[in-house]
Amino acid sequence: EQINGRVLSIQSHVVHGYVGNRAAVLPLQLLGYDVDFINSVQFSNHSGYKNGLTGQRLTGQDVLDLSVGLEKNSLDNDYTHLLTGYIGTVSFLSCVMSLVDKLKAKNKGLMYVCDPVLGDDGNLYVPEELVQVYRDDLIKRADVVTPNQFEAEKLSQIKINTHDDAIKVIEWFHNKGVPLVVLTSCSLQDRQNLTLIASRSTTNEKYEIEFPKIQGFFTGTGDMTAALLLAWSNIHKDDLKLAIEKAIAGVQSVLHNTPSGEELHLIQSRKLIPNPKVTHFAKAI
Ligand code: PXL
Repeated sequence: EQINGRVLSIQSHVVHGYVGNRAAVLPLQLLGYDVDFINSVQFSNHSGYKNGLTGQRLTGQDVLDLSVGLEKNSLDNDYTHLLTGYIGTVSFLSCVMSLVDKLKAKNKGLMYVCDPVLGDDGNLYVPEELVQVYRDDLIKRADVVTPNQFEAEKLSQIKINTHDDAIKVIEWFHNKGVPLVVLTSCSLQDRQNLTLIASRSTTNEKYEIEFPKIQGFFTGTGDMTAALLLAWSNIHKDDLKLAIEKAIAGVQSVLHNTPSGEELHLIQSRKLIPNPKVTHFAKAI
């Protein structure tokens, strides 16, 4: 059987649990992608545990060193996608930028999917200085961005209250040169539900999809969402509406299977991820 793409994913690894690569790689594999991954950190567990975590971090230079080995053996010629998530330092971000440029020089069609992880619900979980580097240098290299509401506001410096505000923010990203922008979860005025808005500038299409906020505390949801958006938007290249419906359906089915406060029940959801049952439909806007 054919594969759907070859992805290089640079994200965190945790020994126990499902964030970063551990939340992204399995869904991508289940959806037919051959995934190479660089673990930017190897931690015992994610940062939400009360007794802390242990482990090691790569530097940006370590990542470039790995890329040299790939290059020497011609193993980096046919990536279709590069996916990055949480990055904690400016120096690491700079090395990722060099890598994007290097991989794009080898393969003009390479899609860079950038999840600009900065924080959530008003809390920044990276140093403030990273925001400007994303804004001025990284975003313009991205083919797809998947910010949450807080990240989109931080980057664009536009507060999102209404639907019109969200559209302004999307245009801000398009003006930076990003062809596909997905605001993954906006809480808009007068709406109980969350809203995902996807906009593709090359085809002049915009869709929104409302879905209920599942009460509870979950970690790794954003990482899995970015992976599913990459996977489905590439499988359904000409049907952005269906792609976002399937991505949302996948995330919702995993969260429905996951008790609040526990690690994502990805393995329990292994049959649902490739066959998501769409119950929330997108509409063109
Ligand atoms: O889900 C983002 C994430 C990535 N990497 C590590 C984390 C988290 C969230 O807690 O702890 C190490």
